[in-house]
Amino acid sequence: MNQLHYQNILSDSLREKKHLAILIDPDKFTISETEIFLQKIPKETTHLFVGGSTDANGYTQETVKALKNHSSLPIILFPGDYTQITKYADAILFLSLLSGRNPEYLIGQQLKAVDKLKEAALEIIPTGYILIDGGNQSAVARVSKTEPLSQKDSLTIVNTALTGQFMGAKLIYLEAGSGAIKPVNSNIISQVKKAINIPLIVGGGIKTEAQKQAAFKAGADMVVMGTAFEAKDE
Ligand code: 1GP
Repeated sequence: MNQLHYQNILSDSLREKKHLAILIDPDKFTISETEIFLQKIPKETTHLFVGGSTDANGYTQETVKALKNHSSLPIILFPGDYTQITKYADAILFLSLLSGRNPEYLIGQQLKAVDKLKEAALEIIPTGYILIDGGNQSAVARVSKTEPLSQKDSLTIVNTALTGQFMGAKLIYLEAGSGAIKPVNSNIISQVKKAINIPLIVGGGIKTEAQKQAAFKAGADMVVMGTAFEAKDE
């Protein structure tokens, strides 16, 4: 299996070249406005992530196709469940929710995904996904029925990230939850970054340039921003 997209993330992380992923939640996206959306996102965007905790309307595939038609950026699936897998993307974060103790999100959804992945030529990127308390209840916590890790317990967060690495994850994703009040703090990001030797993704509640830069400075190799670029209801 070709690992082009992962190799790019890995080699850039080794030379401290930072990546910015914009997250598109198909449930909150208007496909007819794809071009306008792509004009509004930052010029330095390196990846488009597509996914949501739920895809009640089954729009993921059409969203990916529309983005593909109008952008040459890599499109990486960030699925809330196996039904969101589509062959039209370039790669998939194959997530395991390591902060939780719900077997459905540690191994159950992954098994359900396999038949779809056998058919699709997607690059599969094993990712240790760690939900951290962002100050409000996140959709991830609600849907997965798991508790986030406390930002006060950095040792458990660091050890959970290392567990992921030891189990073979190629990326670690620190997630405060979409719309978090408190993004993952810099101290946690830097402790995790020092402990692991695989690239680190950070997202959830990052809305401003200052917050993004703080996450990069602390050691994030890739920052994910979603809500900041969603169309606001007038
Ligand atoms: C959520 O990390 C992402 O999965 C992005 O969060 O929507 O708060 O930017 P925001």
